[in-house]
Amino acid sequence: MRLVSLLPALAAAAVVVAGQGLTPTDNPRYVTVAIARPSGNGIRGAVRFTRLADGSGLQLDVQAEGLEGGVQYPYHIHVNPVPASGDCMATGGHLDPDRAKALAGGAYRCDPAQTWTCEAGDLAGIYGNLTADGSGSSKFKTSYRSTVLSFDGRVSVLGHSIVIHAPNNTRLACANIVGYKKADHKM
Ligand SMILES: [Cu+2]
Repeated sequence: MRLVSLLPALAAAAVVVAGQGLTPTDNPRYVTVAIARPSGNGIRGAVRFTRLADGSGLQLDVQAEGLEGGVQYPYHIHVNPVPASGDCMATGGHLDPDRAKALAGGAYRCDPAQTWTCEAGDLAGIYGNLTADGSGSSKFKTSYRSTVLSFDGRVSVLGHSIVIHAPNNTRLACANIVGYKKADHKM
């Protein structure tokens, strides 16, 4: 019987991301890093979440390329995963366990200085939009720390998705946030 109970674990361990040596896991206890790689409409992004050693939250490293110069692209954590069809519309609304949007009564405006006014998943609202660095570059890169987000409990990013929007809120690119067992230093 013990052998049978081990089989799912062995099957999961066999699924290793090519070239990265990372093992996906759904168990938050083992997750040290989680990555989403949204792509679509000529945009390729990566959002990496790393558990901070002091337990205060997550480090986020964000990259994107294929951005049009001077354009502001909002991006968020959306509640639902991306289905196999790849339809970004199926990811639903933003991760908002404290119902910041509902409490704002239709006048939602995220004030980064008062993060309780922001949906937990409103990364663009709290930390700024994706926007090309300028001087002809289509790339963007930033890093920041979140004391709100976690791999555990109600503010966990696991099982959710990242969506990159056009300025008119159209959904351009999306991907699931996948947790991994071992920290990786590549984006
Ligand atoms: Cu969004």
